[in-house]
Amino acid sequence: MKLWTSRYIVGVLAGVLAFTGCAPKVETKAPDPQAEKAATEKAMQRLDEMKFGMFIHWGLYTIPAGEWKGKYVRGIGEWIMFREKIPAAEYAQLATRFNPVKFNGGEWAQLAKDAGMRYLVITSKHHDGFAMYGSKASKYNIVDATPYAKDPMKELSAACGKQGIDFGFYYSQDQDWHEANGRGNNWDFPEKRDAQIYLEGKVFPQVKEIMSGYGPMRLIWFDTPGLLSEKQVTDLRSMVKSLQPGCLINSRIGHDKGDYAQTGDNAIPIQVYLKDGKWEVPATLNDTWGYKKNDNNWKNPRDLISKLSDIVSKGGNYLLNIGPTSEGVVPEQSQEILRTIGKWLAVNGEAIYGTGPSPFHMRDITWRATVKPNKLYVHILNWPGKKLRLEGLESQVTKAYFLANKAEVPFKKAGAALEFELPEKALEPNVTVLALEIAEAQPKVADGYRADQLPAKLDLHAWVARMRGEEIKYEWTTQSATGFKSFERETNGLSWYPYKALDGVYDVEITYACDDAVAGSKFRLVAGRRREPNPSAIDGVVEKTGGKFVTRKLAGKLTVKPETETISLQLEGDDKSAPMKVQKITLVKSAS
Ligand code: FHN
Repeated sequence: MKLWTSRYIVGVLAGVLAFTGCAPKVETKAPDPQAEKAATEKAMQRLDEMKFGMFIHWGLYTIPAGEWKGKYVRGIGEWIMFREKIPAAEYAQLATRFNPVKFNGGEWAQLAKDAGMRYLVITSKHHDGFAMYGSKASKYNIVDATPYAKDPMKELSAACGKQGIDFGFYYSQDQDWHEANGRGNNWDFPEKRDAQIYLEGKVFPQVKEIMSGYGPMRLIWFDTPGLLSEKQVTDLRSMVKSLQPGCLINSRIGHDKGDYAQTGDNAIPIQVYLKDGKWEVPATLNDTWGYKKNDNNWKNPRDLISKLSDIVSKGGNYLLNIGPTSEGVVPEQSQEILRTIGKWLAVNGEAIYGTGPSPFHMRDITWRATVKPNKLYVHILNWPGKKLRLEGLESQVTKAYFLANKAEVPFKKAGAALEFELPEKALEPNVTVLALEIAEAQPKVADGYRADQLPAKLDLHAWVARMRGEEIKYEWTTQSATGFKSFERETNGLSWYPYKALDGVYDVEITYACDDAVAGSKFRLVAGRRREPNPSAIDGVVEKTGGKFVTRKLAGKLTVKPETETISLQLEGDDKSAPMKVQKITLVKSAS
């Protein structure tokens, strides 16, 4: 009998047991609403102050590490079983080879500390269904199914506790490619699944395990809620809160039952975003979450530190991922990048931790702002030369100095602006923070400059966009993105995330450069939501610019609504113009 048939029968039996009430139901008492509310509010305050966390994707997928049967597999490493439709029984054999003898929980917690990361979220079970902790609910786990035969999460959660780092688990509550009644594996289990069987047979027991055996759980990070019903999600939330009321739940539990929101992966809102409460950007250090041996597309520390400033200035947290190897080693490049960020935070953390968002809207990518009582921190992302002009601040500035060396910075009023005298060159390769002491507790900002008052002509810089694909790169020297290559299942491109900042019909300009020899590809600019039938779009052709940056008005208009998820730019058809360099698109609100 084929293994999957027997598994399916087991799935059905489990269903019958669950249905008849014989399966081990996970009984949990409803959480006390007042206790839950108070504990959640306290935890939310703490999360907002922490700003920066470590995400860890670690599992069986680190053995293939992006290659299957000698072939490189594109895309994120932890999805290799799905992409290659690997039979569950064959993939499960990887467990017999998983032996992370070099794992050291204390070193991982120390790395998070060195990086200035205040919380840590690690995959307890990802979509492949394998539990990276000692689960009693399923034998498909690191203790029972691998030669390692130990529970690394006990060691890691304890090490985080010692370092004062808040600990949390990631858990895939609907996708499970190992289970007949999990979602996603239709190559082994073509029959219709029953989510309730899966929830009662695996999810509820396992979530109870991870909520009970690893100390204070500061947050639980669910993912891809898929087709779970509102009742199923509510039951899941109630169980978590009844076990640890102060454990925060992320929005990817589904049905708006989370305590705080996630943006899309590597997706940063274009402006300050406060309309829907607290949010977090889950982001990668290269192009994958789970380790891939050939992914050396590491982002540079300057980019990541600038993104930290950008995200925090907009009201968010940054959850930055590492993908340890199957031996339990964090790649050297990841360590180096994180320690560089940590060194920057050791000097400039005052402008990040516990700060409030920018009171200004963002006009360009020269600087960002964060605030504390009587303080305005100006994060200089791109050095403007010997003068920084700050418009719209009405508060009186009593002192200006660089946070890094406390050196005072001369400044003067220039009309409605303040002009700061800067050294010719940036103090350091990463973000330089200019600290302003102001007379009021909160800065007063002139009308027209405030965070919620966007100009009628708004630049969307390439740097603020999510770089989609493995070939597209950002060039700091020209502040442009290049490498718009197209493949069968993936097209490189740029995606901006308005998050309700825009609402209207816009003329569009594009600022780009294209050598004559590679001009001519078609491109499309689309404003829409996932699977939206008729999104607003502008089509065009990449015209020659002689390799110089020019700004051209596109034919047509783009309609962007508050519910528009992304504004995306990519080539259509051939990718001859892939080497073009795009600096920005500019939205000009139409009078009509
Ligand atoms: O499918 C997962 C993916 O593997 C990874 O875990 C990311 C992290 O945010 N979440 C889902 C895709 O958004």
